[in-house]
Amino acid sequence: MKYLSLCFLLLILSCAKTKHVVIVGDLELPRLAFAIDKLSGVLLENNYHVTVSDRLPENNTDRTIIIGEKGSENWNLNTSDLNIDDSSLTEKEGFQIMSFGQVTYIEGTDASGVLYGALDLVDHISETKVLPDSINKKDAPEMVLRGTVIGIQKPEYLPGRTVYEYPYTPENFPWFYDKDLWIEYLDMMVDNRYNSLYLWNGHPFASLVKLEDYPFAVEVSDEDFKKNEEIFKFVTEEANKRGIWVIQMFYNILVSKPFAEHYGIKTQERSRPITPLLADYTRKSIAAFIEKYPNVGLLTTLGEAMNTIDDDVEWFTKVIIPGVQDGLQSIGETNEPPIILRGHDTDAPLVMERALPLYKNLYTMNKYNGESLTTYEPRGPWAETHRKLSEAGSTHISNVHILANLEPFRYGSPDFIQKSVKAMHSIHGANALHLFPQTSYWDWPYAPDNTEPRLLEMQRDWIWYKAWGRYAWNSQHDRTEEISFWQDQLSQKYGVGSGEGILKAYEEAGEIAPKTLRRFGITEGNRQTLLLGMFASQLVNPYKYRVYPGFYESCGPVGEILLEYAKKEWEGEPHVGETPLQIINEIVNHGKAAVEGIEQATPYVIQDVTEFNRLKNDIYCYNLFANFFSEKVKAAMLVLRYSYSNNIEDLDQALPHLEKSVAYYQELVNRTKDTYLYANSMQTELRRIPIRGNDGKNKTWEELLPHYQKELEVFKHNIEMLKSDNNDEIIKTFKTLEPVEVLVLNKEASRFSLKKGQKVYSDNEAEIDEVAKELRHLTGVQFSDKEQQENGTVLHFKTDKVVKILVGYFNTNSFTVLAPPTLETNAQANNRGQADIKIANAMLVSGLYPVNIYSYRYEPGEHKLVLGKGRVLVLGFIDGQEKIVIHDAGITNKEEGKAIDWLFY
Ligand code: ADA
Repeated sequence: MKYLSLCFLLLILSCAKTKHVVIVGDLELPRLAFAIDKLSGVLLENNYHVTVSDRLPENNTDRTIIIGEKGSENWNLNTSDLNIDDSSLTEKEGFQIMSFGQVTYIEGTDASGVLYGALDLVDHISETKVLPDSINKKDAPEMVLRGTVIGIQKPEYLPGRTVYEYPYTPENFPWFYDKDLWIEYLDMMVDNRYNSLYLWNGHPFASLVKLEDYPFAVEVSDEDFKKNEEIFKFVTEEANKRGIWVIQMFYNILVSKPFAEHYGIKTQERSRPITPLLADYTRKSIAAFIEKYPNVGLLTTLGEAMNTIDDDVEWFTKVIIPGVQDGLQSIGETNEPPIILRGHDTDAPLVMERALPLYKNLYTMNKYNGESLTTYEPRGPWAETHRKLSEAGSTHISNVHILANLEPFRYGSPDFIQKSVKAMHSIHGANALHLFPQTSYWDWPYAPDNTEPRLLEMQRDWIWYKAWGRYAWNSQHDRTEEISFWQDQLSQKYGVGSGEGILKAYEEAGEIAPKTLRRFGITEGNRQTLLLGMFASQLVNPYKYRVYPGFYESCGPVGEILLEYAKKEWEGEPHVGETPLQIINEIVNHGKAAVEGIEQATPYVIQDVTEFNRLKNDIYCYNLFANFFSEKVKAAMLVLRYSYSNNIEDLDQALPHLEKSVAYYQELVNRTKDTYLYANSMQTELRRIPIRGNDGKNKTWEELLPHYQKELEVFKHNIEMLKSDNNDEIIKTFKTLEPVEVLVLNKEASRFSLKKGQKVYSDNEAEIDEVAKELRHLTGVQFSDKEQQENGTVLHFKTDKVVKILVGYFNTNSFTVLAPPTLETNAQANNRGQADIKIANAMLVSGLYPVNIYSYRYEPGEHKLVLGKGRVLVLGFIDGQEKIVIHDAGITNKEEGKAIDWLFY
């Protein structure tokens, strides 16, 4: 018999000890070897003497742990003298632990099951300090995939590159090559029973594979290429030992920078059609990847640089799937590796329908509450998409994405998380989890705290990973037991007696951001950083900032937004569901209770005091935020009331609330200016709300404060103006925009003036009914309505100076119109400054919808502005330097009160 000894040093150290345990299991299998290592470790720590063997020693009288996979040869040999009933051990990754006399048996359905059984025993021994005499337990995870995400991305764009384009190099990502960091992370994952790790990047292939036909496409040096091979091998092997499957994510259609330069094309372009070159390059990249890393999975985003849904289908079925199949064929593999399809920026149910006949091993994935955490009562159109996908028959994965409303404060409400996991199962039909870091996704592995050295996000946010992992394994834990479980965890970390107050603080604070965003936010997307606050103008007129369609209906319980609430209040109508007033009262109460909790815990804290103080500061910040927000909403409510009452007293009453909100914000600044580096880790032009975040600006409370102070001053001033003029109807005027000469090259394009009675289409009788004064000097370009709906719009033009093209998007969800630039699904949607509405409700066209104006900036030269299918208006050209003050011209056919946000400008 072969005796193997493990951890020689530890064995020598343990020689003096008396209790002896033999661990028996198949050491050839990486997951079992890892499990045995963990068991040995915990036993040695607790003064046991350990020997390890792959076979049960003859005449063994020592305490023994036998581990093995159900039905395996090794297991059968080692358990031949015993009739173990394992008929009910059928679930994937399941295990049973049994004691018979001196022997503890850990049997798993599969290698991961054995590993999880062993880790269960490890946890037990760590807690009780002894190997139990008798233990009988059976368990299996509820969710089949439990994964975490690491972004191989950065807070800013690399020079000469755009979104998602980050080659894997030590220069870009020094941490990526740090093996100790990986071990720490993978250990954290397996401790929390995660079994999948997703690496996100735009186009990873050019950092990982070389193609014979496109040798110039590789975008890293030979030396870095080798480092990538080495680290990928290391990570996948270490992950595999821990039962973790590595999955590489990629966006489409992206090509590498050198590839793009070689062919004189762009790396990514939303309006670009699929070409044979793009298809061939991508198919070969995927094939080479599968060939080289057959055990690494693929997660596909069919976008954000993809033109149409038809293209999505074609790309998935004719490029991606064949690429995987080519790779398999070349290594003689017949087992299909799983491909995961994201629901983001595509019609995933349609793509699945077309793809399933070609490839069976498909999974689907969709965002849980969009890019934030807002509710455990998801509903509406997004819940519908989840249901359709989960009904498609494959495993459906719920993606807790980005967490734009939780950045940067600590979040760890087990209650909210448990309820959310339950909702994933019961409402969405998901059976797997894909979890983003709680904060700093774009700046991983660091946390946003201003510390030296930087904190690691995985350490700081331990409770985030632990809670989601725990409930992904089993969402049905009893709430009373959960309370004591988490209190114990927290008491162990910070000091006996502290758990109760800290848990209260986490759970109370954990309600604030979800409730605030779902009731007052403009989008769940990372276009908005909630915890930096919002402008009053955004509260009273959110539609001017383009409320993301589907957000209100999907990301929270039925309720009213401020505008509806104010109207109903004025008209004396009954309210429905969750109201703004209710929410501001609730968040203030949550903030107060959270502070009570953290203060109650303080005297008990004797360990990890520095981290506790950081957590405590976060809880105070949440409380201040809740009060800041609530005061601002109170002011906004009175301002909206004024829009109906025309009674200046309403504004007088609003003022002290706005003043108080600024005072609370000042306190928030005091608490964050030395403790946080930033509120949001994505620091590019994609941040729009509360304010644009170009070039790493406007990412701290300190930077926002002057804006909120100015808002208050302007408001005061406007009230004074209203009073002094003794006139409660002041019309704000905006500068009239002057046209510039641009040569339109579209054949047969005629132009029309922006005047009442002018036809906007060549083949539709629709005429301008009314147009904002500031647009009246401009001349639009007439297109065919039919052509726009069938083929889209291409404006071909030449300019000798920088110009802005004003484009009118119809303010409706009708399928006949083109959706405006949407950062939530297209991170390139601001590459020409087109992401924001510049003038809301600027024009009315008979029989159509109100028009919002956006602008696209173009440098001198000949260009094509390619817009997708659907009605849209090209309304003229202005000087590129012209800055349009964002405003609402109020020309709408809706009956709602007039836009009142001018009071804040
Ligand atoms: C949006 C978001 C991106 C990214 C993307 C996605 O475009 O702005 O940051 O998260 O969604 O892949 O879902």
